[in-house]
Amino acid sequence: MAKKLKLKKKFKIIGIIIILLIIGSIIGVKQYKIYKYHQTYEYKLMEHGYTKDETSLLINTFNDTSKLDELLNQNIDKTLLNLINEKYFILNNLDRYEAYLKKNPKLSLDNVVTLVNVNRDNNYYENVVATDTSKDILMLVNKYNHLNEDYTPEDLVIISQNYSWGDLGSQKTRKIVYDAFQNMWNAANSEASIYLMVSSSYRDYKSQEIVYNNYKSLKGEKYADSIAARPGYSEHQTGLSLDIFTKTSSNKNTFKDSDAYTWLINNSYKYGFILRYPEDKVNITGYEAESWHYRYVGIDIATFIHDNNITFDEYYAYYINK
Ligand code: DAL
Ligand code: ZN
Repeated sequence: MAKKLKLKKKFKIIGIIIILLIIGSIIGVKQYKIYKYHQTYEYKLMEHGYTKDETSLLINTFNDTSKLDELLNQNIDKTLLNLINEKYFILNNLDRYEAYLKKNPKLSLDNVVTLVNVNRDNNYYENVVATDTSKDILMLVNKYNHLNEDYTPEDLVIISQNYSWGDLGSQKTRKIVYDAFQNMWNAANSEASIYLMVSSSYRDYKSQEIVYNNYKSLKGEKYADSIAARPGYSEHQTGLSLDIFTKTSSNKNTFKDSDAYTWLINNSYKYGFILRYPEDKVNITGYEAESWHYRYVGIDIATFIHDNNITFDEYYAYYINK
């Protein structure tokens, strides 16, 4: 009897020990989890004062934790959060945004992002690179991205004299552009009785040199740079750009007031063309407005650029090059 009781007591003690062990390990695991959580950037950033949303934004933005460590060693950086939230924010450009903002503290953050994305933190023709011609109809040629002297598109076709001025064979463009232009010509003609005419199309390096040097010798470098590209830097060398007027409106000073211009800015994107140098984007494109210069990028991208009111330079930085 006494033996049985002893055994019962023993089991009881063992039972209690097991229960205590279970409780102990539950508490231990919990404590360990808390300890582990305290090591995370989520915890540390929130402890530092960032909100839950801001913390998620920072963690999702920076794979490189050294930036998160840096943030933990300084005051809350609202400017950084606002920069990251900018629509066209590019992580690789972050240091440049911050440097440009420091130099231009009055600029809005969306301007800082836009301008740095299109390289305006460098002077024109500084830090230039050879453009990536493998991008084909989406290659970017501007004051920072150039073509080699010998770059010539392979599929140039002659533009009919029905649609262009000059001797036969003097106006050429890429086949894909010519097809799109003819579609646009037909639409302009049938919808609005507009007779489009091309005044300039593909220009090789040497022709561009002549164009640019003419302006330069007539009115100086600053003026030449505001309206013409230096050789190697003209979109005309891509064979993707057309200067478009009409039989009745062929004056660069007045074309913007013509019905044809209104029709083109409202419709050219439907055929794959964008107005490349708009009036309100001079600081981005680096050229005075050219109501006659249209660049082929294909219908989808032309539509996007038109609908979002951005330049090709901005589009390229964010959607192609990023
Ligand atoms: N006029 C344009 C910018 C060019 O020369 O290519
Ligand atoms: Zn042009």
